[in-house]
Amino acid sequence: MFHKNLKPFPKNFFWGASTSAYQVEGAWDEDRKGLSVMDMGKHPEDVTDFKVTSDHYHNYKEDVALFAEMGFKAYRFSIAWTRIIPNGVGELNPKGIEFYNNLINELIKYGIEPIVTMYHFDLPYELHKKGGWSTRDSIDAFENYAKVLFENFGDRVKYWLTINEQNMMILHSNAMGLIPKESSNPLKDTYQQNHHMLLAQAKAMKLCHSMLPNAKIGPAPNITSVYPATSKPEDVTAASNWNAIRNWLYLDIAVYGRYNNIAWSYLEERNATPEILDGDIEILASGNPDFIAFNYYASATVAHSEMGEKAGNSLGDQQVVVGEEGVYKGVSNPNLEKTEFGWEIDPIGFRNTLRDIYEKYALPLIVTENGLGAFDKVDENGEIKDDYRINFIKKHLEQAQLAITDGVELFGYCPWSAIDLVSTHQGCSKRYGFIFVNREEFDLKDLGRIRKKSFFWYKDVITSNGEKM
Ligand code: BGP
Repeated sequence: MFHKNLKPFPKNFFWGASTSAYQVEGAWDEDRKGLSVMDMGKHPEDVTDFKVTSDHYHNYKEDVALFAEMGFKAYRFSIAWTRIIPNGVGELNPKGIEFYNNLINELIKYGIEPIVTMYHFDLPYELHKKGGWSTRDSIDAFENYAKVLFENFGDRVKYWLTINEQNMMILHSNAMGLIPKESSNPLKDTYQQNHHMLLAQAKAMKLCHSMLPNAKIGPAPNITSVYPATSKPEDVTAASNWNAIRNWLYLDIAVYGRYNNIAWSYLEERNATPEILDGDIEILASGNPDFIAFNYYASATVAHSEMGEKAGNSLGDQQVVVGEEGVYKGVSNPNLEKTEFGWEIDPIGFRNTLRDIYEKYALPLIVTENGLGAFDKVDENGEIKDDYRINFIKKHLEQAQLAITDGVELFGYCPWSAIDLVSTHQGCSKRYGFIFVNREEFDLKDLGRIRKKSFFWYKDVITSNGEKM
């Protein structure tokens, strides 16, 4: 829809940016931190230098000062479960609690709202060894961890995110190490783990409301509009299939406490429905989010897939367009450009996604990731001219403003990432930050911080509340 008069970004809009603990902190084995699954060699090379990442643990003051200089109103970061409870359950680690107290206090000193992800891919390795999300014990462990977080930080943290991109962990379960090797029905195992995570999330949301009546909590999946490749009705059905399995399964449970019917029938057909115990449905219904946080990088385009047709052998679409026979077939969208890492660029898809989510769930929305990974280079003047990133974010913000004008209640935008960090899939050279970290893949150099061109641009955007882009 065309709008002649754009609504402004709301007053008190949470302009900020995001990071996650294992990607930015470093100090992976310091001050009694326990090991997480992400510390256990999921990176390109299992070398210690790599795990230093951006060494934010030792530089958080300098980093927060830079965030403040950019004018951040909010900062979305994750707490490493293993810093707080090294084994996932049991003894607490006062040094870990101290670190996050310091970080939170430093943010508050500058008037930056802390938005905390409780769990961003980094399950404690000790829990993983005991079966991870396959066992219901992990639900209790997460609830206990949530209680510790609320007790220690709830006086200052008002915005909580439960689990980062649970849908991507499930859809890329092989890559995320969720599937036990001996499994005879990996899909069923995966969705059993999914069910347990959903229960853990519901319990955490309920607990948050009872312990911290003034706080707000919500899920943080990766959501994207799914387009049919053509107007062929079969392609539209395929898009609806993938929408249900990829997106709505997660939000229907978080918001309404019920399984999406299309996703459920997909699981039934494959003998992969999770075991649901008495009381589970009540637990799912008892956890109500106050808002929906979501990550958006690119849209997805799919076509009809016949049975017997090779449509890809795994689920997931963020970087690799795949599919599943008889369900959908991922195709590349000829209308879109791609990043140098092959991710499609679709700012209009961002508006479509905002509209889809809000229309379905009518809850306030916050964007907790969106951004462009690139091989940034320091030029001969010591500057990083990342105009491509400015262009990317600008185009997405323009669409966000259109969505606001459409009536979508959007209360924050926290792109990925505040500062350069280790990418989940592609090492340190794939950079996303407004702040450059002077290191290379396997050479730590001085880890110095350099403001990129996008730093100054974003600062102006924030100061003008989005008027000056
Ligand atoms: C999201 C994750 C982030 C981040 C981002 C970019 O799925 O939540 O942790 O890594 O993707 O992905 P990548 O680092 O692989 O480019």
